[in-house]
Amino acid sequence: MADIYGGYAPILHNIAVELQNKINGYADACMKERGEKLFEHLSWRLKTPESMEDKCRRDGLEPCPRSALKKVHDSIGIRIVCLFIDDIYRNIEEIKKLPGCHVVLEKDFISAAKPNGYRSYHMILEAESPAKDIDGNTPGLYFAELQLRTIAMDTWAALEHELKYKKDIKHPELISEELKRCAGELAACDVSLQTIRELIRQ
Ligand code: 0O2
Repeated sequence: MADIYGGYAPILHNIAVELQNKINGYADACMKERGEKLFEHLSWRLKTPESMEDKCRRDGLEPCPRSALKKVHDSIGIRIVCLFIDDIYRNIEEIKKLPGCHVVLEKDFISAAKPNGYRSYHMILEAESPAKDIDGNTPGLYFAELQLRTIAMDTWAALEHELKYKKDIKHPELISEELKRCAGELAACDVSLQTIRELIRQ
């Protein structure tokens, strides 16, 4: 039986690789021209069919290929982890110039962190593919979610994600408060590191 991606998973895979190549392309050019590293690392994943089905149900959508491809926008997830906060904004500028894709939504959880302390910059891209999409468009239009963060933000998100799935936590409110405090401390470190970088550059 076909999964929730209805045979479109290989196309999603190709689009993710293509986006990764485009992003590496501008970063390599920047390294060559100015000797500057725009990000520390990039990773990507396709949401598993099971996780996509869960998400559709949670969002009140029919768990079918149309929902997975057109209504949910993070079947492709790309994460760019940067050394410094200002690198995030330099990457955002470059991403907005990428050929064959355009930004349809931006969420700045850096300027305004989520109430639990989560920080990251999210962009939803609509990427063109030579492969027809489920609506019959050529080029096909496919969504991808990009997350841009510093190493500190990424560390916090990974730890919080790990802890969230521990079911039998004692004192959950205290844990949430502590996590939020840690997020604030890491954010302060990011600002200090940015300042140190600027001092060194002067
Ligand atoms: P995974 O495994 O990373 O794909 P929703 O996706 O329904 O929760 P929305 O509005 O579609 O909400 O997306 P939003 O709020 O922009 O965030 C989506 C993704 O950001 C999540 O994807 C996480 O990767 C990350 N994220 C958002 N909030 C948090 C948070 O509080 N803690 C951590 N650790 N990550 C967060 P998925 O699908 O949940 O997970």
